[in-house]
Amino acid sequence: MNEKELQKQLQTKVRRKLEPLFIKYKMDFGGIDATLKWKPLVLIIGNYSSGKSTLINEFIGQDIQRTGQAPTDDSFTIITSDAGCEDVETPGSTLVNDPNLPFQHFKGYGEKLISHICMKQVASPVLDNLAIIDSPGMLDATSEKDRGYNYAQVLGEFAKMADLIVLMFDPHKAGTIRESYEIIRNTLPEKSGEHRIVFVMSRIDECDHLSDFTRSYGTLCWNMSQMTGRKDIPHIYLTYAPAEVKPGDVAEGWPQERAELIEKIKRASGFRINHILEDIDRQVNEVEMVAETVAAFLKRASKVYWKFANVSIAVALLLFFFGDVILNAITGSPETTLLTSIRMGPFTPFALILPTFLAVCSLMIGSLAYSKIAFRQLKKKAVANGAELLELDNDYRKNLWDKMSGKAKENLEALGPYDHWRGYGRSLTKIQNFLNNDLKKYYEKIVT
Ligand SMILES: Nc1nc2c(ncn2[C@@H]2O[C@H](COP(=O)(O)OP(=O)(O)O)[C@@H](O)[C@H]2O)c(=O)[nH]1
Ligand SMILES: [Mg+2]
Repeated sequence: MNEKELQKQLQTKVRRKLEPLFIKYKMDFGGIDATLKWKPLVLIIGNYSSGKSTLINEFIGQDIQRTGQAPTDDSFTIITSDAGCEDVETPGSTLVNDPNLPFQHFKGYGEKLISHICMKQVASPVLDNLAIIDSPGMLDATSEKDRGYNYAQVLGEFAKMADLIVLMFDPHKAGTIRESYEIIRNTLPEKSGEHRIVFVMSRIDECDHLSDFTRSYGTLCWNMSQMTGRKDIPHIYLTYAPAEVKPGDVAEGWPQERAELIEKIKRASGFRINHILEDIDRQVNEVEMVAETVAAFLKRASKVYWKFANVSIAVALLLFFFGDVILNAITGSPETTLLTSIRMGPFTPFALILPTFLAVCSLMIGSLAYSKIAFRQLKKKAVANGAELLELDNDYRKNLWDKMSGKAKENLEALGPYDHWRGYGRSLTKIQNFLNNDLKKYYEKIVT
């Protein structure tokens, strides 16, 4: 089975098995769905004039994107190639409404963003099974306010969808890498995000001396070790625009570095299935934790429910047979009790009225005491300290809880006193089965 077929199959399975569960636990399914749709994506980010558009134009082999020293182009441009659609430009308003494209969730970011997204379809064989996204550079904090949409969040959204994120910096601004990195790092999956990011120092031809280059490279490395908290520095690709550099100025080794970067971008589609699986894995683990919290709470609620139910049924039975006897002893009426009318006769259905009334009262009081008092208190306690419902026995689960406790609370708050009848336990099992069986099989498929 090839990757595309595998992806299709996975999409069908995920929709059928997971979407209803995501809805049940008030989780956003749009993220998974968007990942599964469409082509592999490469996102190019970095400060303005770091050479993003120049690199893209060279990669495609055509002058598609405007380039220049000033931060002129401030749109997210998705560039791809589809047979029969050459030189077509589609505005954001159309893209976010197309159910076949993965951009519908951008609608929520407002008109201002929508007018700053567009898609360009060009004739280019390298983009047949790939889309590359050119992004506006990050501005300083004050100019960011004028943008009219939350740039950091939008960038994070694109980063989540991307199979490869190319983070570009030129030697003049090597110090600004941190902001962009933090934005994407905060939105990518914790375990798997790192290998999706590629660091690139561009415009290396502009370092006049070796000392210039070393200084910039040093700044970049220092910043990176600060950001990643790791001692080992990830590979930093070096690149330059051949069109901008005189052949005599190209130093030894540069073309090879550049070729490696281009190759890495071309191979992004190879990470796709893996990326999808990791994303699903992460999100299903998240929904599982919410489901576990809900199930643990409902198990407790169900125990309390049965205590109340047993007591009120017992009391109801007692009152049914002996309630009128007690009343008779205290007040003198009713004159004939149910028991005497059964034993001595004549038995009339009227004799059942009072006992039934007393029994029903008992059941109602029991049910009210459970739903209005006991259940509410139990829920209040669970909402205040949901962690207590789970075993958070390792760091992974502790971190996951930190992330999901809000969602878990939201779900607990929405539960009613009789929800333990509503199959939440079965939903949890379904989620666990998906993680333990279906997902494992897919991981095995891509390894072999
Ligand atoms: N000398 C030199 N100039 C470059 C290089 N890459 C891009 N430029 C120039 O830098 C400017 C900004 O490039 P651009 O691709 O528009 O940057 P973007 O804002 O990141 O898209 C343009 O004038 C390019 O011609 C390079 O490697 N070397
Ligand atoms: Mg540009």
